[in-house]
Amino acid sequence: MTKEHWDIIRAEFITSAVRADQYPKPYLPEVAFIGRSNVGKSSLINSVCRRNGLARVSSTPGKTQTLNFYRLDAKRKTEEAEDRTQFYLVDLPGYGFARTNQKNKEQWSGFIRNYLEDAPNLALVCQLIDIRHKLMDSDIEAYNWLMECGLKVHVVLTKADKLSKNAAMSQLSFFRKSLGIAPEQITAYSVPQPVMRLEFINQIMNVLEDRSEINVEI
Ligand SMILES: Nc1nc2c(ncn2[C@@H]2O[C@H](COP(=O)(O)OP(=O)(O)O)[C@@H](O)[C@H]2O)c(=O)[nH]1
Ligand SMILES: [Mg+2]
Repeated sequence: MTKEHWDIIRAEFITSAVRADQYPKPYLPEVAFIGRSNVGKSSLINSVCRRNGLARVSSTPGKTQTLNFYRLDAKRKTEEAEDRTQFYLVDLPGYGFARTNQKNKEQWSGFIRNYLEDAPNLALVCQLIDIRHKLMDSDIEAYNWLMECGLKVHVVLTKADKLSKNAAMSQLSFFRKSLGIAPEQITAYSVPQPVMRLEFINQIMNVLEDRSEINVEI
């Protein structure tokens, strides 16, 4: 990675929301994080922001019950100048126990659906999948639904340290082929050994930079 990479230099919890009128202003580009409960979403958010305790890590599934908006400041130094930009990272409740849990089911058919199906500022959805697992029905369903919504998806295989390097590589290629996605749309990430941190941040920033028109309405 060259000197000219983006890094996250500041992160702040802004608000929780379940309705559009509660979404924070000013509008900024958004990057949403979704995945099954316990996949390591909060841990990934803390690792990307280098702020332990920003998002709550929990061994009890289903703790996040709202859309949680964090404002991130990204910075990139080039020879001539310093670029800065802001975006919202949006943490969504976990899916995967919707079949058995009525409340989770209602959330996914209610405010989460409302958000994802009408999110003019949503530039990217990072879908987290545990690297040790096979593709589960709930992951496929969520992925297909995001595609139907016309959203851009980046897959993060979490807990990469739980597998050997070779096993992790083969899972990476399995998920990439199964979902039919490009190499730059998938990352294997380990929170204890975050060697992919800057690369992942820069993959997000590339998508934000490519997005030509951002719906800014203050
Ligand atoms: N070994 C390992 N454990 C992880 C990693 N990421 C998360 N965990 C653990 O997985 C559990 C669930 O994490 P959490 O971030 O709360 O998941 P969430 O429910 O998706 O937000 C916690 O016990 C974390 O410490 C990782 O990269 N490596
Ligand atoms: Mg969480």
